[in-house]
Amino acid sequence: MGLFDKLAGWLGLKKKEVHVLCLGLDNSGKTTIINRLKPSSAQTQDIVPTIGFSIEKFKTSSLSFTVFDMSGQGRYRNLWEHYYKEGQAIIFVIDSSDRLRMVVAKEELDTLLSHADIIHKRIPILFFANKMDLRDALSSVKVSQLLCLENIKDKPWHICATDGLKGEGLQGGVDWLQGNLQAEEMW
Ligand SMILES: Nc1nc2c(ncn2[C@@H]2O[C@H](COP(=O)(O)OP(=O)(O)OP(=O)(O)O)[C@@H](O)[C@H]2O)c(=O)[nH]1
Ligand SMILES: [Mg+2]
Repeated sequence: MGLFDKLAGWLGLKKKEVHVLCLGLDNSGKTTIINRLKPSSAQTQDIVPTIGFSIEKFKTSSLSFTVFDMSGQGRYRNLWEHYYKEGQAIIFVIDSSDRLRMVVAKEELDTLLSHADIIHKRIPILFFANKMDLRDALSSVKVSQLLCLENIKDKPWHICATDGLKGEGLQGGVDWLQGNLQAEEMW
């Protein structure tokens, strides 16, 4: 980033740009959540399974996010790692009602955390325990236990219970992410 951009950022004239990777199994609600975070004029009504990935943008009070919304389908998950180098934050979405595949979500998370481009990076990870509206959804505490999140010692992380359809719980998570990225002082 050039000096002018830094100055503009400090003066609040220009929002700092952050690259975020949105990961998680297919059908967990990634695209639904990212769509909800966009301004209402840019939101779409038709959410379809993502093919490969799509690039989305949204802004908070001080940051401008570029999100790589990756497909969670098995055949596309090998694409994730190609974006790890440029990711400055991760949003990892879990379908809290998908008890059967919680173990698969954990496997994908473990593979992510042990990847050479991630393992030594102090990258913040925001977990969305999504689909809380469903009757058989596990609590965010239970999801956190099943994914063994307490074992993540070298990266800041946070988990929020969310309902992607209504947009509930998302703001708290994004506020945490913004606070964390600002504290990182990456200017
Ligand atoms: N009940 C409920 N359904 C949700 C919620 N969030 C998303 N969905 C639904 O879950 C389905 C999958 O949502 P997507 O946003 O396409 O999931 P995705 O993680 O992007 O899936 P891929 O692109 O295939 O990786 C859609 O039918 C959504 O309407 C939620 O919080 N509650
Ligand atoms: Mg999607």
